[in-house]
Amino acid sequence: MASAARNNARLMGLLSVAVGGAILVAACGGDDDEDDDDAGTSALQACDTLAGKTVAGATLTAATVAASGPVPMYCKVNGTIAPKLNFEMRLAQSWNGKLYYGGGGGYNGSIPGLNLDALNQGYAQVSSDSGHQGSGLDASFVLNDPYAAQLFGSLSVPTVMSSALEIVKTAYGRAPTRSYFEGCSNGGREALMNVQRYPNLFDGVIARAPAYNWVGLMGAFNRTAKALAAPGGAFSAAKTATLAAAVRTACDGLDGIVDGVVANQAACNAAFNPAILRCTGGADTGDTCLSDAQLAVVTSWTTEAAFAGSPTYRNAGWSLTGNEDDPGAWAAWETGNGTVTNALQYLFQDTTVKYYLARDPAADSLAYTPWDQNQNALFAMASLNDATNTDLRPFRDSGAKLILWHGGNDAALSSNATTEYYSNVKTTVGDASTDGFVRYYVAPGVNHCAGGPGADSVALLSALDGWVVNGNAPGTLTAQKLDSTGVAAFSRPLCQHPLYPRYTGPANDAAAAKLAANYTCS
Ligand SMILES: [Ca+2]
Repeated sequence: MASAARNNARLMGLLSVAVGGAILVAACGGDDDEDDDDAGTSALQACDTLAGKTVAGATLTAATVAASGPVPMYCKVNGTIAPKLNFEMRLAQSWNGKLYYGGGGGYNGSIPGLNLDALNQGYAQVSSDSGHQGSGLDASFVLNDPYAAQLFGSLSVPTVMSSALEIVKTAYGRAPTRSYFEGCSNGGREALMNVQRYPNLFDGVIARAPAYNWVGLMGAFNRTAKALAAPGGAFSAAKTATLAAAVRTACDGLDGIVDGVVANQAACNAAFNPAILRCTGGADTGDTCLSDAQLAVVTSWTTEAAFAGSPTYRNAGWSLTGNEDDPGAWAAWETGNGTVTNALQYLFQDTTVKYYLARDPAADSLAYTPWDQNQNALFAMASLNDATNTDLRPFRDSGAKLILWHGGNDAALSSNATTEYYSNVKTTVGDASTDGFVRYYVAPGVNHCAGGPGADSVALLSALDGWVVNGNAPGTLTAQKLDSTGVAAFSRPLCQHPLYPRYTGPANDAAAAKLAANYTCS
């Protein structure tokens, strides 16, 4: 399918942007902690030690990769855990004594790329394809392979970790002093799965835009796709622009500065009512208004979706941000610019219906009604994929730390769902206790994992490491928006939820508006 392939390329592009976005910032924010001693083994020596060896059941290939552009030399190690769980390690020239595990995206199926940020900091890093090979938009691997489904759901990370730890020991003669996991989107789900099911596996975890409520979010995708496919429901680029502009008009200045980003989202939710855009009479009368069918799409988008079977089968609605018209927002994820079957949310729920729920490759997801008709299938999918457990006491008691992060303009996964999870953890574990091991940040104007008009680059790995190793609990961080050459175009404070960055600098001063120092978390 050409459209699926194109969307998949776009998805992978977004995910690689996410990795690239983090690189350049953290590269300048090195750490000087106690663990930063060189183990004395170079990448070349590590490759020599590992090549052709069978470690923890995985037969390895290993070769040094020459320095290229911004990427320094490293040792690349590839292995397969039978029958078909492929992983890759990248061993830094000067090891910092620590292990970094990078999570996947979508339905995985390929090994995520190098994290240059982690490599530059000297980590040994590992990633896997999670046990099957194919497009990240294709769930067909689960149809006749329950083990592949289990690996995707939760088992691939601990399985690969057992090999990775042995490989590190073989290469360097000692185990890593610290192990961290970071992932976004499905990788964020993997992150929370580790926190919940394997609380002793990592010393620190970064869960960005976590797709933790698989049953609920796929159900929400399905509901909105149906609203877009209903007669008159399609959203063209012009309609999306009309909606976004109206939100910006109502809300951009509520954070103290008209900069194209709505940072005070809570005030905007109260200030903006999409009904003001209703076309006279409710029928579509042009690009400057929304028909009743289009307003029904907006309602599906902004309201919670809840399904029979479990209180966890739910998804919080999205907020209207004023950046729906960013190319990485509604066009990519929701509307397909008028053709819903091109949108990523449609494609994800469609493959989910076909292979997890209807278990019929010919099933029509837009005719699959209601979403909660097959309770056994929902329960099975939730058991495999949902990371909705809020009792994080075992993780807390292991001494580990968790950073949650979500882009405020994420049109793939609602930041409100992550807020809800964080809030439920606090209810379960207690406010003060949660504060001792969890930090949660929302980045206004940032798309899914990265991109968008907001400041999307922040050194979360350094913040996590400083917390784990030195006990420096992160507070307000600084995020940057980098231009195409990697230079900071502007910066903003990255505030802990529920705070947002409010402009407190001089009025009508374009230079001042670019500096985080002129904003206050409010
Ligand atoms: Ca603003």
